[in-house]
Amino acid sequence: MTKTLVTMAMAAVLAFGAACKKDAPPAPRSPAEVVAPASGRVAVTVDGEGYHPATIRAAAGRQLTLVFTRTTDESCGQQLVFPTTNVRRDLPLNQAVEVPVTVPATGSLAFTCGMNMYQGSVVVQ
Ligand SMILES: [Cu+2]
Repeated sequence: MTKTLVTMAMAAVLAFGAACKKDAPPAPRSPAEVVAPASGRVAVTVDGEGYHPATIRAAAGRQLTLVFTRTTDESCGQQLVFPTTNVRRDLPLNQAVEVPVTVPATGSLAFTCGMNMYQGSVVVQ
């Protein structure tokens, strides 16, 4: 009898968990990787998990405008750093910040948060 009750309780918990997941679909987000469009403008969202997209592919030497928007105060995306070009920007909450970049001749151009936890890059296609 007790065992049956425990089993039923566990089943109820499992069912409830499944219902919760169903009711809360993941927020839509851009893919992890994109190819820069013809306009050269690439929107990058900064949330509690990092940059979306985190990888932007484009032809060597192209001029791009990355448009960063930080959407959460959680975690540490407030600062944006391009270590190799010494570009630093503050990212105010929910404000688009345009950062012009030149795609390198080879390899990639990295960008990170102020503490180097979030990492992204512009990669030569
Ligand atoms: Cu950080």
